[in-house]
Amino acid sequence: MCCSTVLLNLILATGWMRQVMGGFPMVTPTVGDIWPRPQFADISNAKHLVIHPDTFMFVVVGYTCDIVEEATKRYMNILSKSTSSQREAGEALEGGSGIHGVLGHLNVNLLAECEDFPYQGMDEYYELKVATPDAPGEASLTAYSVWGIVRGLETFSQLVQSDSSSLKIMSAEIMDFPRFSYRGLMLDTSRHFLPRAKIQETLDLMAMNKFNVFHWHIVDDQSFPYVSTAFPDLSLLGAYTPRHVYTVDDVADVIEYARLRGIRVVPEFDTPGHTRSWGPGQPCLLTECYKGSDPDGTFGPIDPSHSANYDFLDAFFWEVTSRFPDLYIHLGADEVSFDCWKSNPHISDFMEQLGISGDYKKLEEYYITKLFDIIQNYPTNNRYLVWQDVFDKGVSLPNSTVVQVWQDGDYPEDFMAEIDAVTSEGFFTILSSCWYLNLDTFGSDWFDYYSCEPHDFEGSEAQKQLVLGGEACVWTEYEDRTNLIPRTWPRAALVAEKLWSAASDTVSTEGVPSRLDEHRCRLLARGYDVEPLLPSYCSADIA
Ligand code: CP6
Repeated sequence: MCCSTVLLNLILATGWMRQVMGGFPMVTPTVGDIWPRPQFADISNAKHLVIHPDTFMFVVVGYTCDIVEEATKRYMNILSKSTSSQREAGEALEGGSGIHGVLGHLNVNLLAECEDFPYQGMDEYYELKVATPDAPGEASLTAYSVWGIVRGLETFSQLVQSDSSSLKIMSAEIMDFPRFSYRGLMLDTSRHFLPRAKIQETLDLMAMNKFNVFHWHIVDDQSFPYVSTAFPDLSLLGAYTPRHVYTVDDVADVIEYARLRGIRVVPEFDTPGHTRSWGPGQPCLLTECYKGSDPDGTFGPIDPSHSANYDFLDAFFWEVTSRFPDLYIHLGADEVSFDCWKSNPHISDFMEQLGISGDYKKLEEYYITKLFDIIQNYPTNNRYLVWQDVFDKGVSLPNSTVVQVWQDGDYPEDFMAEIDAVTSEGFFTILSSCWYLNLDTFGSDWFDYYSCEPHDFEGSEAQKQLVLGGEACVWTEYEDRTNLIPRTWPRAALVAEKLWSAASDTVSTEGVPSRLDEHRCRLLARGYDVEPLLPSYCSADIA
């Protein structure tokens, strides 16, 4: 699905692939260091080459662009960070036992022109060869898309080891592509404001785990940190303070930072519920709640009875879709409470006019349908995701809608019943129910994340194809800049591997703790405060 059949056939036709698939196990345990596990890897000719970070180079031999240039710079930086302080001792390694020479460069071979922005269903396939028998002193990374180059550079960097006194790389032949095309991480920046630097750190770690969608749950009841140029009062009056905001430049920077790492940014503006913070900056938007015959001073969901509200939404979302380049936007539509609507006599009058008296689901449908129509009429960026609630309530949805399954319950029965229901009606879906990274846990019960399988239902092949992937969610009621990174990582890495690697390679959790522990040490060595998952040590502990 992620790699087109034509492309895959082309790949399978090469002699190298036939050799890999015919002669060796799909993934040998010795490439366990690579996280997430590659689809196919052969290191049966295992040997090691020394890398001198001072002279090592990425040599771009194919197409190039800013994404390639920036990525090679980032990975040069990562390689030099991997060096221990005993570089001289490394020289002595050359020619020593198990070392078969020096690797001077990696050929980076992009076979087609770069694409500007990552998108749903982009090609992330790559091949990586290091010191193969026919080119023992060489290394090459080949991809048909710039996104494959970005993924492959990460894998290359993970083949480099610094555990002895120098950098060395294992010989390897890897052919890799994702199992699922949508591998997301959601951050909520409303319950707590997260400084831009923490969002960027999150994007770094996402790229290091081959995630490809940043779902930005940017506003919610508690605060409205998004600065709108057309409606500046929304953040002036709705943010925690006028300084707890994401300016036009901040948003553009996050999008650019993500783009360079092959990560889409899908913004969520959740309506008609979860909108308390919109109220101060946009009078008459929210429903006034009544006690008896008078407003009680509190507010509920967006008031669907004011036609002016749809003009506002049109102008607001027009600005949003013009600032976020992704084809998709998340429209939320979860957890709409009917109590306030029920209390308000104007809402009752309006429902009577519509002939839907007493049927609040129909009122919600009225609102949602009008919003969907607004978005669908935009010439571009007109696709959307919604939380499962609207599907559950029977609101009619366009075929292209992606339904995000989030509700709690038992695994597998409850989650899979929902996935089955959504896909049997022909809708795309992504799974989140298993993956609330913010839930308080002690020790490592979160290894259960690894056991959640998006295809664990009795559906047709066509239904399974509608499962685009999944998304880890970080709701930030109890998270801010102090604990965001350690609580999210390395937990999210389990979701990343589940969604990237072959299904058969992610069935058993055997060996996962030790592999993840190693991956965690790698991320720590790169400078991120990722929390430990078991009693252990890393060389970066001392530094
Ligand atoms: N905020 C918003 C939330 C949640 C949702 N929407 C939520 C509710 C329950 C759980 C996790 C998240 N905090 N806007 C639901 C999608 Cl368990």
